Amino acid sequence: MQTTLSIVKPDGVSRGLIGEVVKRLEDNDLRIAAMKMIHMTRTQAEGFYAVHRERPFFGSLTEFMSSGPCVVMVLEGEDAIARYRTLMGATNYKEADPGTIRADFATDIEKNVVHGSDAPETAAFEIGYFFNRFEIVG
Ligand code: 3AN
Repeated sequence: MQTTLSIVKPDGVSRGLIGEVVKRLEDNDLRIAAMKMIHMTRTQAEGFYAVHRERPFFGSLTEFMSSGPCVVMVLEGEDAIARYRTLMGATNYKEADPGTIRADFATDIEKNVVHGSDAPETAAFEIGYFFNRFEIVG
């Protein structure tokens, strides 16, 4: 069993895509072990994306991620990290496989509807960034 962090980003929330994302998770055996809505401050978004601090898109990314509410979830399942990333599709929606969340809904490389952890170490950091252990239902 593996856990991973999922975010429905501000574009996904404002466009009414929470249910669509949740449906795809449930249909694909990714159990939702925790879920809440948050609205990050700029500083909180900068902390979450600290690994990207040197990238040219850091300012724009953290501005966007703090521009409105997000839904953050802990997902659990066998090979959850890779399976959720497959469901999301490539970061650049133009390269995302047909039928993936990003191919179906993303409008921009930044406004790409969802986030998912990319490795066990980042999943541990990202889950701990938003949830304490009492909020994660076993
Ligand atoms: P992913 O979310 O697919 O794991 P990362 O972790 O490489 O992608 O990038 C984090 C976020 O930064 C992406 N979801 C996207 O919103 C944004 N991003 C990544 N690459 C670019 C880029 N070249 N231009 C603008 N935004 C980008």
